[in-house]
This record gives sequence, structure tokens and C-alpha cells, in this order.
Amino acid sequence: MSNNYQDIYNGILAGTVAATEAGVNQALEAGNDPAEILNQGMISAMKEVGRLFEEGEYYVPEMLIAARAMQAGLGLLKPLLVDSGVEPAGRVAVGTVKGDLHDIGKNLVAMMLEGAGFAINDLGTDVPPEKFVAAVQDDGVDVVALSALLTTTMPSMKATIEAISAAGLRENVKVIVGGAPVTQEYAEQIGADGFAPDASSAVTVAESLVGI
Ligand code: B1M
Repeated sequence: MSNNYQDIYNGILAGTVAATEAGVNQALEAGNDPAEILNQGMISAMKEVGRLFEEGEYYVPEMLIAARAMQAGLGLLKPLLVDSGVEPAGRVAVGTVKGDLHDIGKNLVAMMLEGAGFAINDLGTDVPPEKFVAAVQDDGVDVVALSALLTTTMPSMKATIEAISAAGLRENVKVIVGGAPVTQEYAEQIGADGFAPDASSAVTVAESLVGI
């Protein structure tokens, strides 16, 4: 990680909103690239939070306050990562699947897709299959984007695709999946149309699925 982002990194690890926001503002004022601030300062800090949790040094409350600081920093980057006034390239319903409360990766995916000109219907976290079905049926979305961060909630992705098929809507929509434990192999196994390992590749995959 570049030393430029040490304050942001430390702010997220300590779960301090003010320090994280100050670090992001300083990095922006110094002319740093928002995507670099995100990747080198913020995502690297969340990886370290995960490592500390695995080592038993952090517990759920520490993860939670780190996530809050991360979200505060993301709020400052969002206007710079998202272009406004672009004709929608397509409509995407994005959500974290049933049973799963992790939303930072999902928010990033939504942000990047919005920046690429997609209209976003953000269904939030812990989204049951029926809600995705309703988004396809009632809102006419072109793409359903499913995020999962837990191995235990990956089956909710399969259940969501099955529910879309059972409603007779599978031909109407493309489904992309992603999240730390999700792989290309798993995506193929559950019949998803696409897999993306990170938020920027989610854009490339969504664009190719809607024919851009
Ligand atoms: Co949780 N958690 N957590 N957690 N948490 C993980 C995921 C974990 C890996 C930590 C660890 O053990 N190292 C582990 C999962 C283990 C596993 O299943 N293999 C874990 C666990 C166990 C849990 C609980 C069960 C803990 C407990 O209660 N005992 C619990 C579950 C709650 C639930 O969901 N039901 C839990 C709770 C939480 C908090 C609520 C405290 C908090 C989330 C707060 C929030 O999101 N608002 C939290 C956090 C912060 C984490 C870690 C530390 C960070 C996640 C994160 O935001 N990363 C995480 C450890 C880690 O990831 N190293 C961990 C940054 C984010 C940018 O990355 O989300 O991976 P990520 O998104 C990436 C890609 O995956 C991809 O793009 C993004 C980057 O470009 N991507 C997609 C994501 N979705 C995509 C969709 C796409 C395409 C790409 O297409 C549609």
C-alpha cells in the first residue's frame, strides 16, 4: 500500500469515521485517483480486518465499526466514481442474497454499474428470492446481480435463480453472481449467466450480457 493512504487504512482499521473521511478528503485534495484510494487505502484495510478476525484479534463489533468507517469513506468517493446524466445502458437489480448482511462489495458493484450508465434498483441485503423475482416481473430489469460473502449463503444464489426460473422469467433476464467465496465454477454450476471477481469486472460482464 502507498504511504499516501496510511491515514485512511488506519482509520478503517480503528473504525474511526472522522479519521477515514479526513484521510479520503486529503487524498482527493492532493489529486489522487479515487479508484486508487479505494483499492489501496480502503479495500486493503478491509482485507486486513478480515485477517484480524480470522486470527481472533477482531470480533464482530470491530468488523462492524470498520465497515461503518469504510461506508463513510465510500460516500465521499461515490460522486467521483459515478457519472451522472448518462442514458441508462440497462436496468440492474442488485442485492445481497438471503441470509447475508454484507453490503460493502454489493454497494461497490452498484456504484460501478451506475457509473457505467446502468439504472440501479438496489434491493439491499438479506434479499429473499421472491424480491428478485418481483424486480424482474414488475420493474423489467435486464440484469439481476447477486452478491454473497458467506459460504453458507451461496446456496441462496442458486435458490434465487431457481425462483426466477419457476416464475417463468429466466429467459427475460441475465443473472450475474459475485462475492469473495464465489467462483466461475460455482456460477456455472448454478446456471448463472456470468461471474465477476470484482466490481469493475462486474461492469464488463454486465455490458457484454446486455450486448454493449
Ligand atoms: Co463478515 N465475514 N461476518 N461481517 N466480514 C467475512 C465475509 C469473513 C470472510 C471474515 C473472515 O472470517 N475472514 C467471514 C466469512 C467466512 C465464510 O463464509 N467463508 C465472515 C463471517 C464469518 C461473518 C459472520 C458469520 C460473523 C459472526 O457473526 N460470527 C457474520 C455474518 C452476518 C450475516 O451476513 N448474516 C458477519 C458479519 C459481518 C459484519 C456485519 C460485522 C460486517 C459487514 C458489514 C457490512 O457489510 N455492512 C462484516 C465484515 C466487514 C466482514 C469482512 C471483514 C469485510 C467484508 C468487506 O466488506 N470487504 C469480511 C472479511 C473479508 O472480506 N476479507 C468478512 C470489502 C469489500 C469491498 O469486498 O465484499 O469481497 P467484498 O466485495 C468485493 C468482491 O467480492 C466483489 O467485488 C468487491 C470488490 O470489488 N463482489 C462482487 C462482491 N459482490 C459482488 C457481486 C458481483 C460481482 C462482484 O456481481 C453481482
